[in-house]
Amino acid sequence: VPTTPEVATEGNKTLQYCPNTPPKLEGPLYVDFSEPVKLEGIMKNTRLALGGHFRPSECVSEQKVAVIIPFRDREQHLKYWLFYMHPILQRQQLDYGVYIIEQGYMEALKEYDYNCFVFSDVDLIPVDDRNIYKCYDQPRHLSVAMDKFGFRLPYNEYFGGVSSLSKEQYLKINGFPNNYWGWGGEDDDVYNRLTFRGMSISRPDHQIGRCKMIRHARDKLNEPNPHRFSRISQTKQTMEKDGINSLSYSVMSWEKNRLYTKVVVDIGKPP
Ligand code: UDH
Ligand code: NGS
Repeated sequence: VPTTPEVATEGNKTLQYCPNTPPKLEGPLYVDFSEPVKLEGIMKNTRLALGGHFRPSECVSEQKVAVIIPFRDREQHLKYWLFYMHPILQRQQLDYGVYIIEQGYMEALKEYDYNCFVFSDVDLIPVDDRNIYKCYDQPRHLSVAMDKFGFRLPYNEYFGGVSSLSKEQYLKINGFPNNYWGWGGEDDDVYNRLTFRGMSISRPDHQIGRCKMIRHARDKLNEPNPHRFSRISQTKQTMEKDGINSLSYSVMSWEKNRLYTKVVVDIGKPP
């Protein structure tokens, strides 16, 4: 929280920090996946800079948010996500960039001094823009009331879907695990890491935290990981050596367009 209400910017212009409650939020939103959406409208948004970057012009946003979406072969979901999320994030007055990527934290930091990381599944859209995609005093779980779980948490320790961690919180847990291959458990491992480092989970209430998932079939080549239960029982021992300090990958390609930055990486094969 800034101690002075005003900050000087370039030239002789003085701008205020953005308020805690952005003035243009709408509250509950209409979100629908039954018809295809067109991206032309938001492509013409001149306030979006190459790579899906935005910052409000009317105030200075204290948090610099990298929105990171793990992605493979979900073009249709990505279209909905971009269509709904860019306007929401802009109403939330965030200084943000969108990364469609596999090793998002590292790659986003190569570009900008981000201090907050929002991790979002590509198929989840909040239906209330008061659910602000930024970081909080404690690691935040944002997708707390998903339609597919009857608008409740499937279990108390659930940390999947959409979450945010400040740079400091992320570093405290040595980032995310790298030794989960296939479906399931990696979000539970992150939850364990947070609790082992003495943090608690912050969440919006169940009205503001409502969100909709785009229905889809199970992904090919992503079978449930048979080791996931044993892995999550060992987080305490593994988290020190498995995380950002053991990350190894090579960048295959970078692509920037108006709506996002896409990075394809090679993370190797399971041992
Ligand atoms: N993802 C991809 N491509 C894939 C797999 C995952 O882009 O092939 C990304 C995408 O952002 C997705 C996220 O990873 O939203 C999480 O994927 P997930 O498979 O964990 O979750 P999702 O809700 O699918 O998409 C649920 C599968 C249900 C399996 C039930 C087993 N009990
Ligand atoms: C748990 C998984 C989580 C997953 C959650 C919801 O069982 O990774 O279900 O899954 N944990 C383990 O498998 C250990 S969902 O219904 O979205 O497919 O996020």
